[in-house]
Amino acid sequence: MAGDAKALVSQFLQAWQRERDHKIKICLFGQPGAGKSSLINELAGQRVARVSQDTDTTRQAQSVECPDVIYVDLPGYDTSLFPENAYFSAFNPLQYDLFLCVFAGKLHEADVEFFGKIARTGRVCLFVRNKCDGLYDPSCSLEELEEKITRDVHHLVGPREQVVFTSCRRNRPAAERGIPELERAMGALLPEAQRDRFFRHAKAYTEEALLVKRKAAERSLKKFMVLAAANGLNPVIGMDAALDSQILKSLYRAIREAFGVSEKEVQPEGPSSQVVKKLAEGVTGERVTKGLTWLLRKKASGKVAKVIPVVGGAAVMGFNAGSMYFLGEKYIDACWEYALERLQAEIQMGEP
Ligand SMILES: Nc1nc2c(ncn2[C@@H]2O[C@H](COP(=O)(O)OP(=O)(O)O)[C@@H](O)[C@H]2O)c(=O)[nH]1
Ligand SMILES: [Mg+2]
Repeated sequence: MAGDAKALVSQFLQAWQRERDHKIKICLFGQPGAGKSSLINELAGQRVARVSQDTDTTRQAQSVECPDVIYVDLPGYDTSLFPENAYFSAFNPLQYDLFLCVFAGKLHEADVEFFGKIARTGRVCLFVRNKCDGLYDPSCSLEELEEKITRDVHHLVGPREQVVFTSCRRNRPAAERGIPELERAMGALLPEAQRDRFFRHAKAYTEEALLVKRKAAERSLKKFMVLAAANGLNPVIGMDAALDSQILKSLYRAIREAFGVSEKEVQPEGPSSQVVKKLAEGVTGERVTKGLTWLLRKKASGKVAKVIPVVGGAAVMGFNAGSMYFLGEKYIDACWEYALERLQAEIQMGEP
């Protein structure tokens, strides 16, 4: 039976991994120096893309892979600049879920041309006017300037395209530089099935965005449980503490990733029960709080309770699907609370 359970668990973990492997692909194009790499870093909330001081003359696409999203930064797609670049003549827009056309100053003719290539395939594109910190005209307001830019873009690519305004210059908090608006607009343009995944990935710069993350993490937990059931795990959870811990470990990891926190950051304090400690620490590397232990016990004494074998000679209460779900919810709470505190501190300190 333990062997069967082991096979089911590994089958489930493979299914979960396949689910994780299917990432959102976002392509950024625009003139070298427009700020594509800088925007990727703002969205990811960390330096994942190389920002260049000089005008970027690379011809290769730069790919940045995160747990939920792959960004592709397309420098030099301008065929008048790089006529020999075979990559772009063979470029297939269908592989991408979303395009961002990043520009600073005027929309370039090559941007319009490239957009045409994408639009013909029915792909969605968001226009991002970056470097807005440099937007200034003594004769009109910022709103009027933005309206004028939007009109110019509409004139070139059609009136239905959406334009958002950003700045990556970190002289002000991201929430005042259009980054949350960019994230919202991107999420709204993605197919529903991918939206949660994008919001799990995107760095939250506002409490509202953090709440969106929380909802996405909750739906992700449900998906995890459904996938577990679909792989025949439900009756098996609780058979073997080591296997349960393996499942719990991958669930915890997914939740942490949704909030952008590390295992070190959200590590509940010491467990009260040696047995639960063994179960939680010995195999998962995760730790369980006193409160959590108590809650878990309480939950396990209900009708869904199921006592499982023995760890180190002592009978322990095990996980059934119900307690697994419950632990997932508690961990979402813990990560969310921590992420909220961290965000409030960041806002107070005017970062990033
Ligand atoms: N002032 C200002 N500089 C920016 C902004 N975004 C990017 N930059 C700078 O512009 C340069 C090119 O940025 P990068 O992200 O590498 O552009 P890419 O070639 O489109 O990927 C770098 O020196 C960035 O620091 C912005 O919004 N405002
Ligand atoms: Mg770049």
